[in-house]
Amino acid sequence: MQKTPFSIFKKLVTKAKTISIVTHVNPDGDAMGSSLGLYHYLKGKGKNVKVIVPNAFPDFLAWMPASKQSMVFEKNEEAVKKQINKSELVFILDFNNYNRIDALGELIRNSASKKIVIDHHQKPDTVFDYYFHDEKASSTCELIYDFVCGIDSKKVVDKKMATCLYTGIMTDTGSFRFSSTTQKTFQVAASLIEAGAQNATIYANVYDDYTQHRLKLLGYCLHEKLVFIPEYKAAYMALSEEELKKFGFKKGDTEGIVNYALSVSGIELSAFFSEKEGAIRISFRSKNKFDVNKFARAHFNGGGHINAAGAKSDLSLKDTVNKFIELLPKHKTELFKR
Ligand SMILES: [Mn+2]
Repeated sequence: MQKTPFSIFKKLVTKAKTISIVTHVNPDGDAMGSSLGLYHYLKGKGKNVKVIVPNAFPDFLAWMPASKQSMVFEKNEEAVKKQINKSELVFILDFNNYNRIDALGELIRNSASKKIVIDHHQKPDTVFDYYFHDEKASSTCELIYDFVCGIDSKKVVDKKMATCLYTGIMTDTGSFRFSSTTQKTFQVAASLIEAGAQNATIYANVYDDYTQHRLKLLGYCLHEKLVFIPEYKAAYMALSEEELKKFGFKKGDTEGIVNYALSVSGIELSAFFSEKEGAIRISFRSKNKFDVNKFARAHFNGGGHINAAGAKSDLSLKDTVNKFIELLPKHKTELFKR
């Protein structure tokens, strides 16, 4: 994968009139933050620009500036099709593989546009035209900041942009506590606050937005569902569709629950299984050296980062959990490596 100089990116952006920004399915803080951050920049440059999400983003991100202007592919395929087909440039943000967005990916792949990936996930697919990729970056938002400063200047970062980018950095770093948080991350965050991002308000907007149901669901998970397997330094929770219904499940309600088990000393690997529309979604989190990206890739056809990954399973909830439990002995050495 070749490194593209900023001068080329600058030319591409300057030349293009219509631009689309696409992010991954189930958009999170970094997906929305990076997309909207770049959107505000391009809008400021007078571009005809749209943010496209494969499916709806969670309610706790709905306060973000211009989030409501984004197009949801699932709800409006025809309009998205038109938008993609007239775009000269398509930005692929916070993911790097068409497969992750199914039919929308096909649409982009078959369009005449130039495709630019800006992302921090491992192993980008090599089918795109240009890459601004760094798997050491804390977040795609951190990369968007570099990208915009690289093709333009720090001065163009306004309050709206700063707010969006700060949000993604905050959510992807677990509020600046994951090992992906570097000196550079803080420097970028500081610049964003300087540009007008209200850090305390952003935190409250994102994290103090629980419904009563959601907090009760969290309590239920921790009290009734959390299973520790200390002999393998692992823990898991599994929720059926019925249980989610009981707590009036809304998109985003189970976000982050997987992390709690890692707050227990000696637990290195946490898994969260949930049944949604008959399919099983899995989140893996780890501390230290255990590579959940490798684990998810090898056994569940998923992927992500070393300490955070996701996957899907076609097995039943019970069989998926059993598969997970049965895999642990094979990974004992890695789980005990610190
Ligand atoms: Mn990200």
